[in-house]
Amino acid sequence: MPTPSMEDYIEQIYLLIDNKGYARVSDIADALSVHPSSVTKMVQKLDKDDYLVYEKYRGLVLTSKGNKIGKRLVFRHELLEQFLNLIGVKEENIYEDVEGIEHHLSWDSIDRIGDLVQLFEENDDLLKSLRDIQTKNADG
Ligand SMILES: [Mn+2]
Repeated sequence: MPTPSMEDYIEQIYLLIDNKGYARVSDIADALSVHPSSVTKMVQKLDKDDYLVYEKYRGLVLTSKGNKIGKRLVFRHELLEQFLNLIGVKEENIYEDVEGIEHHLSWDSIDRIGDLVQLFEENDDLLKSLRDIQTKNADG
């Protein structure tokens, strides 16, 4: 199991490769707001643990294990953003809140949150009821 910090790196590397076709150390450093030397160190660890292959001049390639986990981590992040948005959390809080909680929930909790998101998606009236409660609570 990757640690929370490893998860952050795998998630960002997956996103970069998905969006741009490659992940450079400098891009990963920017995305995670860390020093490039920290990225190099972590990339070596991820290579050792078989999440990716790091070749100095070719760059990074996720292994099938790294790719599979990266995909799940991005799914988890997006689901949690969707969930917080659904329950009415302000846009400006969503990204930071997801970064704060995503590593600390079991996959059981993630899947149950997925059920709840689905319930709301399939029943517009539920979302309207929730918004009514929130309007009332905001007034009180
Ligand atoms: Mn994330």
